[in-house]
Amino acid sequence: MNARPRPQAMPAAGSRLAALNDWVAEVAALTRPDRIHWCDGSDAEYAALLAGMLDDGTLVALNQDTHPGCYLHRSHPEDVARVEHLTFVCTRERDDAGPNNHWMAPADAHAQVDALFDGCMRGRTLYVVPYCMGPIDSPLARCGVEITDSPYVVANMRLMTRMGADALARIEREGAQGTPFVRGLHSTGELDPARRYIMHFPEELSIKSYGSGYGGNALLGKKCHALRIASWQARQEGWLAEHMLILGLETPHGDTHYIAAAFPSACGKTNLAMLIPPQAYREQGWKVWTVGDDIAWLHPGADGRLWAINPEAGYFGVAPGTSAKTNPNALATIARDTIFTNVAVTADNQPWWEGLDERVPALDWQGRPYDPANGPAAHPNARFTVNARQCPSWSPHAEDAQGVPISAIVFGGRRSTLVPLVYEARDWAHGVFVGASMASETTAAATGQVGVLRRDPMAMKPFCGYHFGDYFAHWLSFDRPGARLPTVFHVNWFRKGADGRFLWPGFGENIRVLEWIVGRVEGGAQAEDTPIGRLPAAGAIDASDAILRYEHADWIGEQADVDRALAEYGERLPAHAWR
Ligand code: GTP
Ligand code: SPV
Ligand code: MN
Repeated sequence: MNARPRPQAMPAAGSRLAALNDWVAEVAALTRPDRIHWCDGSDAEYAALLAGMLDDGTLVALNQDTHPGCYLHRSHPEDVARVEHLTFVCTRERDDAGPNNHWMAPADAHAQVDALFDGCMRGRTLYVVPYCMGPIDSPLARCGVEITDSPYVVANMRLMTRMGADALARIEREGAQGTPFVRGLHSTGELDPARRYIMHFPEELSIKSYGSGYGGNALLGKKCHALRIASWQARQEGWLAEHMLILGLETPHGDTHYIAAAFPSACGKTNLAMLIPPQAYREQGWKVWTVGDDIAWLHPGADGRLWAINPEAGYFGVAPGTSAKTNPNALATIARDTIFTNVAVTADNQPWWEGLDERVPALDWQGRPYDPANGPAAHPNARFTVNARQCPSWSPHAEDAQGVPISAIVFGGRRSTLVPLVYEARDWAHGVFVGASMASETTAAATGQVGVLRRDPMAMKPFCGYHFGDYFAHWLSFDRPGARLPTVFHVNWFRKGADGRFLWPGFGENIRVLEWIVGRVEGGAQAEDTPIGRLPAAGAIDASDAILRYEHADWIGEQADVDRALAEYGERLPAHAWR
């Protein structure tokens, strides 16, 4: 299809839901678009969006012989990652956002950002994007509408969420019963980092994002809705919205255990969720099924277990480091119908990034002839966007309306020193403490310095939409009569030796740790008590003693740092005997 997108004139009523029509009209009056297009999520609409973006250079076609349906977007060089310092949680009471968030009073935030939205869509098309986070027929799923002037965002939302007519129908049905949808307003604006804000209004279930077209800043269903707004709703309603992958681990006995794992951005969620066990494990019957790679919504079920859905329908995954060796499932997933952002290209126009293979790229992520003096060829936060169903390990249970029952929760971060490969929390309360104590070295997923150790409780520092003290108390509240809670673990794939190299092979070999985790859940795998929790007993995991051991003297400074970090949450920190 090579026609430009043909946005329809706004129908007299775009929706049967007056609240939605009124909001669209109000936004249009502020932003003054030339056209309004209500997205239906159809193939024809997607094709027209792609054609329009190929026409105006927003996308370039990649080699269609090797990568059918694959396109490249080069973002503004100053718009390449989430911007945590410009991300705000705007609650009436400052303390409700907590010291873990940047805060602005709602009225001030609206005034500040509405001034930027004023007339910003002149000459552009306003897209109305109805979407559903979670299986379309799941009672655990939640809907939203994103208004955006970016066709790139619309195309990404189509891959990442259930977007279009079905979502709109659900929004109308629920709206008629008084259930609100989350309202997200987005404009790429001028992409000027000095005129950029990502504002959240959890009390109004709304989001306003201006001045970025990138990832979590702009695809409002993802971090803004499914984590920051959803975590707020989850606390009120008794569930959890978490930065977690979900995988099903099938054992040689044919049982499948579901594991949810929270690692900070660019710390291995997509890779673990798509793990292919080494041959010896495969031959025994081990297999990993992918339910989700970034976000999990966990609900206590009638049986006392936690049941999880993946609210997303696609992957927005880190490209660098992805290879046939590290993550063959991801490579197979992105062989077709994928949008690449900020990768390099080879001379024959195939997507390329550091770690993929030994070829030398022709153009870097900014489209310049590749010169190592300019830094890496692909941006370190270069990403692929692709529908989840293309993954060879995609779990058929990913669409289950009630979700999958979680046997284990795993926390982890990038710790080049100190933290052993794996340990188990003694009980739920201790597990919450282990999660609250997490720290990780920063990555390119957010702007700012890379490799700096920071506290990142539950991998939610950038994503929890309310006060961390309340959040820890909410986690603790799940331990109640009748609950059959998951066992909690902590892992670290990233410990380095004196030579600066990783001590653990990682990737597929992480199955050895998953095997022990499942062995602990089922009973049978051996463990030893230590002050930080239960470590694998000698010989229980095939790994060097150097990465399995607990070193008491080294942990004294760590505990002091954890105490200092938690003390920042002050009065609202649960008065619980964590240690
Ligand atoms: P977000 O999408 O930002 O939330 O990231 P993520 O947590 O899904 O991280 P991802 O799996 O994309 O991995 C990020 C980087 O870490 C990639 O470059 C991977 O190759 C690398 N990585 C993932 N797993 C391992 C591992 O087990 N060992 C080592 N050494 N590196 C890993
Ligand atoms: C992350 O940073 O954790 C991501 C990428 O998953 S983004 O969608 O940009 O937040
Ligand atoms: Mn993430």
